[in-house]
Amino acid sequence: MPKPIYVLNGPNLNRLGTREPQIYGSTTLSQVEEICREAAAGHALEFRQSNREYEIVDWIHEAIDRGDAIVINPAAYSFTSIAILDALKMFPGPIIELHISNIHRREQHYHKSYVSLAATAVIAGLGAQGYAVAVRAAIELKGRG
Ligand code: CA2
Repeated sequence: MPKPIYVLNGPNLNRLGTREPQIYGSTTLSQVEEICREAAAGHALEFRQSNREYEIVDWIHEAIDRGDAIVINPAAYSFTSIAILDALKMFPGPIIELHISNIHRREQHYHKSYVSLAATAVIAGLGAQGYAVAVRAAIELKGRG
């Protein structure tokens, strides 16, 4: 039985597509889920979003027990959460950190992601299509063991 890829989304991303389209585009989170499922091409996928740090930590623990790879857009928790960093450090498989926008072109407080310290790879600035790239990369990397 293949293990799922966990696609985890952090705070405010449930509102995607409703504001700041010049930065984040107009794709909604449910359309992002479709993009991920298409990219996964039948591979099992758990797609989740939460505005609560502890819930994301719990999902990372779940992925440690039963997941193959993690794609995570931690949103604002990227820049604040040692708890998410610590949880990700326990995950043995590939971790792709994903940002819709290019965080390095933005204000200073978006430049230092704690999550990057645990990530296998970081994708930023490809818009919603970055999720497709991330899911494909996760499938490829998990296959390398
Ligand atoms: O570019 C990304 O994907 C971000 O992770 C999004 C985060 C931001 O804190 C990061 O710096 C970069 C914020 C997401 C805000 O959520 C939105 C809600 C509605 C419309 C647009 C964005």
